[in-house]
Amino acid sequence: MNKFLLLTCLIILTSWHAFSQNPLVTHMFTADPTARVFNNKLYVFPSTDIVCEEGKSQNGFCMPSYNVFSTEDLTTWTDHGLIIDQTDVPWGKKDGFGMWAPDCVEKDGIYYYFFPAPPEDGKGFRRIGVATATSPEGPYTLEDNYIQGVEGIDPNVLIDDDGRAYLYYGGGENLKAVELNADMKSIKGKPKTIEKLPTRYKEGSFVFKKNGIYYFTFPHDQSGSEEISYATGKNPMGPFEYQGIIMDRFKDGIWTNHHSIVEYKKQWFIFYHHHDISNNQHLRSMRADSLFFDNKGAILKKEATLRGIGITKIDKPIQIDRYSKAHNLKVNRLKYADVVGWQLDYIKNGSYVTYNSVDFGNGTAKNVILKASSGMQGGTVNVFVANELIAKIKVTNTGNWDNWKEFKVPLDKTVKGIQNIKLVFEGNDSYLMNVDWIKFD
Ligand code: FUB
Repeated sequence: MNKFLLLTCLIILTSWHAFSQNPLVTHMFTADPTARVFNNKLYVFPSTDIVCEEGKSQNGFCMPSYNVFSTEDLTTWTDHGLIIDQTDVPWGKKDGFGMWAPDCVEKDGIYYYFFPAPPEDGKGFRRIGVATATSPEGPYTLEDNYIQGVEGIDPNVLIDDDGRAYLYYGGGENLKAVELNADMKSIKGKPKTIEKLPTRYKEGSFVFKKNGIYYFTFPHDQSGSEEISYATGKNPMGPFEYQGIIMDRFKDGIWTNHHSIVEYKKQWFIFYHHHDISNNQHLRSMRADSLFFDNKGAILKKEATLRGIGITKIDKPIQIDRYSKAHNLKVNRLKYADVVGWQLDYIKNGSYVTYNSVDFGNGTAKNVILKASSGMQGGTVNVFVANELIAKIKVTNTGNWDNWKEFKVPLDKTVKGIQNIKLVFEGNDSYLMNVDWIKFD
């Protein structure tokens, strides 16, 4: 069986947990993540990519269903399982494979899930459906028909402070907005085109409000793949003034990006996707990074990272290939493992890697362990915590590059609290070693 198909088939009916950096989950492909805070938990509502059967793709994608995920610590992710499948949608094409980017909002204790799907009646590329539940995790009850008067992809809903709700949607030269009626399932008046946005392809509207400013954010293809851009305004229906780019376009073979922005426990985050696991732009994986604003409310441009979000505890190996910064080395998928993982490779004398926000607790760690391999002579790994050298690990030849060994040395100092770590590699002129993970015990 194809390994991607196998991975996709591993969608488990009961809850599934991941402990991760970026991407957030590795047991299935997830795209277009909409993050929302409900009941003090951070929920993510992504779409699902699967490997296409011949002739089933929709613009290259095969997207049959939706799962919902949650976290409380930004590190442990629970997959609550499937909430809607294309075959459940009364008005949808049962083999449409076009369940694109969704959203979910809460009003008066009811969770309203908005999603695009190809309609069975053939009237339009995508129609937007609504499903409701009394818990973000479902079960969801689907409306019999799609929202009348609306046609397009990527629904996003903003509920303003006065309780009025607005639906944003569409893909193409123009994005649209329309107010929803109090029932949240029908529109008030006619959809309006959002004016004054930059020209060329746009999609994935995501609107949020902060300090009285409405931020209209959107993926925008102005030169070959999508960057995440934004405009701001004083009214939920616009006009919006273009402000600039939040995240640059990817230049490594993935055309889409699709995001959402949320505040959780006093920190803002951007959720988005990349093709980390598959290296295939139609089999994407959701990611997240911290996001910051300046004191006038401008969004500071964000570089996509592998490190992602959350504080890493030392009770498990630290996947240092999900680094904060790196110099003169590469990252590749682990070759030997059944599970999805990566390794640092092509490490040379002077290469380094940093990994931020590791929680050492109250100083119980006595040793550091490095899982490494070397088909050459190996080298020395200088371990710095909070800029202090706390260990030197000598890695020797392990037989070949795929033969992994654990190298353990005592720490020279007690380390407490949340710290950033840095590994600096030293050795001769050849490639020194590959690294899988580092652990403190
Ligand atoms: O995931 C399918 C489509 O690709 C989304 O609806 C778009 O925003 C883009 O990410």
